Amino acid sequence: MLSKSMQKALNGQIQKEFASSYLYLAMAAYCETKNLPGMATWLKVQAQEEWGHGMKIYEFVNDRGGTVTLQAIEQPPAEFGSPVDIFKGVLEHEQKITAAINDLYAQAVKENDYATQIMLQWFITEQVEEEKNASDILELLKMAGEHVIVLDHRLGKRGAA
Ligand code: OFO
Repeated sequence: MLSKSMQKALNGQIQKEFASSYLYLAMAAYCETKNLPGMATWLKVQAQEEWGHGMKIYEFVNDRGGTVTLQAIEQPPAEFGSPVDIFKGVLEHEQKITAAINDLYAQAVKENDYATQIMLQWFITEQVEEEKNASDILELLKMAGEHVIVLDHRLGKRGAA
């Protein structure tokens, strides 16, 4: 059984994961308008992954006898600047999500909630990958300069998770 405080914190994280999905979809829509179809594809796959992350916590809350309460998702921006700006935004966003996951884990440790700790370990590992992917693409974009189109083509090869 989940404590009320852990349930509240996990519901907050469900909101963050779905909000991440919405943010990346907004970035994808922006890339479509800028003739960057590869980046749009990469971001759409990312948006789907975030939806999956939200659902993972949703299922966990239910499995533990808790109640999922969905929260509002803010309207994301419509403009994201250059490709470098977009992926800077992705990296900064993922760093915020990592901090939120770490806070959740600290709370689960404090509450001696072992099941939530084990569930969150998957997210801790995932965040290492999420930050690495965003940071690798950002570094490539900084080097690509006018060859950004070649990189866009490469990002478009990302398959669905
Ligand atoms: Fe859910 O990992 Fe990104 O935000």
